[in-house]
Amino acid sequence: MSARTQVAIVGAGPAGLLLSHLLHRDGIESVVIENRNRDYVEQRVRAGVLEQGSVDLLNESGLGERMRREGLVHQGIELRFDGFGHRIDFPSLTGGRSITVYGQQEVVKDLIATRLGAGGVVHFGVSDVAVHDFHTDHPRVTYRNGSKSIDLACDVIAGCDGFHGICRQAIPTAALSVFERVYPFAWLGILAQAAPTHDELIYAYHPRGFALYSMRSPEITRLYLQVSPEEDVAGWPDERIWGELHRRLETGDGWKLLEGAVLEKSVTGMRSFVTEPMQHGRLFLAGDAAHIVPPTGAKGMNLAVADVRVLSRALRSFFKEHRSDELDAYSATCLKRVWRAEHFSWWMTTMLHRFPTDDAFQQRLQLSQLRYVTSSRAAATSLAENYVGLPFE
Ligand code: FAS
Ligand code: PHB
Repeated sequence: MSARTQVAIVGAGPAGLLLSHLLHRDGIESVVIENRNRDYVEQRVRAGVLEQGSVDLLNESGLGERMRREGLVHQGIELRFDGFGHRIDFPSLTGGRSITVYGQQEVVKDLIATRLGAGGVVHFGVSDVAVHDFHTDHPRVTYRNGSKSIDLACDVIAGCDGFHGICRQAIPTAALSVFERVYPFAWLGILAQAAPTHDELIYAYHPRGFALYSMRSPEITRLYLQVSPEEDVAGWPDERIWGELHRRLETGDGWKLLEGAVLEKSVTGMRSFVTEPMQHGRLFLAGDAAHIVPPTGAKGMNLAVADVRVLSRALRSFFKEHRSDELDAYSATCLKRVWRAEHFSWWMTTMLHRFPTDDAFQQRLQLSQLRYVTSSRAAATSLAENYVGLPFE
């Protein structure tokens, strides 16, 4: 069965769904093709922090109503080391910018509801997705939707299918440069039915390894532990996880972590990864399809938002003004922000995690850096402006 649209979007994560929404606002047609079912996509627990720019974009594009109601606006984070906490204040260091804690799955639910409510076309549970002829002006996407084989003709393909998707893989390897760093640890993350006992996120540097204290609502905490990269979550019964979290997070001033039922448990590997360029002919990569950051800087989902902000504007110029200059510059425009976020995420990761090859010298360097960042306004400003997100260009 043949079909046609202007933009074929592979992947219904934050990148693909937001792109479809922004294009719709400009009167540009798209079809979103997703190989998982809707429930899976909406229940997948991932990121938690929205940068100021992401919050502003969601509000400006009519997606912010539930986020404003249920999201938690945070004016700072705490770095914890030597048994004590040190707060980094965002507004005073960044001219009033802050972050909002609002789970990625909530953003995805809002995007799906908005797209479908506006008559958007999102095909869930498709299979055998493949991209074709994107080196010509007549690219195509083929896929199976139930019993039907679809051949979708389009003008542009947006590869928003994440790190393990097929779009980046379809680009000839000779046309791409890949930059990668794989870290010698992973994060074990849990979602717990336990009221937060701290108002803001806590990043803890500890001799036993890094720990992160986050939350999703006044009833749900989100917690992470640095573990070895081969760690099997089956080897971490709840008691073991809570015991390690208590040891790494608790301080000399008596602050206590509240335990609760563990609702979700998973291990996520840590890597830095960038593909250059992020485009090939009429195929444009956005979000995790093009780059990955270790989640220590809370940048993954925010970079996906930034990419599709650039791509949607370039596509508006292409379809409405018949200009391709912004599309031609898409990759170069995105990569400036991508590499800034890659560096910040690498910097936070190397400052806060214990590397198996670390010696006492390295550990003293880390502690010195932590003491500097929490005592120097200049150093704290650098962390704060990167964490809340640099203004979009
Ligand atoms: P996504 O991976 O979200 O979406 C891609 C979509 O494409 C998926 O729905 C997938 O099912 C679909 N797809 C894949 N192959 C396909 C195919 N062949 N055909 C059709 N569809 C296909 N970031 C943070 O900032 N903080 C965190 O704590 C954090 N935790 C994470 C935990 C995990 C386990 C993972 C994998 C990532 C985490 N991230 C985190 C990063 C994450 O939030 C990403 O940055 C974000 O999901 C990027 O969004 P997308 O680019 O839309 O990619
Ligand atoms: C989260 O709440 O899931 C979260 C917060 C900050 C991070 C990573 C994950 O750096």
